[in-house]
Amino acid sequence: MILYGASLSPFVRKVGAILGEKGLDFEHKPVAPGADDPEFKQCSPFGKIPGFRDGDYCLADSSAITHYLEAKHPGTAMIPADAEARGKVLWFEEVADTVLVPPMGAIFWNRVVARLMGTEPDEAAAVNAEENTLPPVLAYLESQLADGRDYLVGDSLTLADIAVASPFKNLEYGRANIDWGAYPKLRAFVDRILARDSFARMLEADMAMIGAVA
Ligand SMILES: N[C@@H](CCC(=O)N[C@@H](CS)C(=O)NCC(=O)O)C(=O)O
Repeated sequence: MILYGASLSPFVRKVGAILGEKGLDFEHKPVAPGADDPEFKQCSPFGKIPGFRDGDYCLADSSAITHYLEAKHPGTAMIPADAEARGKVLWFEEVADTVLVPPMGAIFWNRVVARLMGTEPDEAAAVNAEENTLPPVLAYLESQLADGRDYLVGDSLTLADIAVASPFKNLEYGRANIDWGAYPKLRAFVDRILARDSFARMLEADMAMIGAVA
């Protein structure tokens, strides 16, 4: 199996961690979005990362890839069979994709990617995300952990935890100004999930890129 895409993408990191949780061997090709690599383009026709290949089978989109992996390698389940739990897992994945990643992107893009690419950062956009769009998401996630649970859904790790924790690494890289005192349960949750062995390979790959501009 081949995972295409720079690990700095929260979506690539998510798939890398899912592969890690399932104990699956894979090759990582850290291409940039839009890369002119024919094998990557075959798997990701619109150039988005991640792309994925399993022999002749090609796929893109972290959710699609995760569902494929779950069906093909059901051991160490990441998506529960129970209807209510499954619905909640997909809800949290959507929260990560649609309301957490956009403010994260404004911070990470303008504080990290702009430096990597030598483009002019928009610091006001990063500050707006920190002050306005990110806090309600953090407050919501804190409320979902308020009863002291270890995982967002049920009592074991799911895709929900991996999907929600992954973008927080980008917030850290972007030195996001977050009042963590207001979100103690979320802070502990994020630290615990990102410290799992399954994230180690992607986080090492991150360092190889971030270190270049540090
Ligand atoms: N919903 C997609 C999102 C993928 C995505 O937007 N990836 C970004 C990098 S974090 C990308 O490739 N952006 C380039 C573009 O949109 O052209 C997924 O879950 O994989």
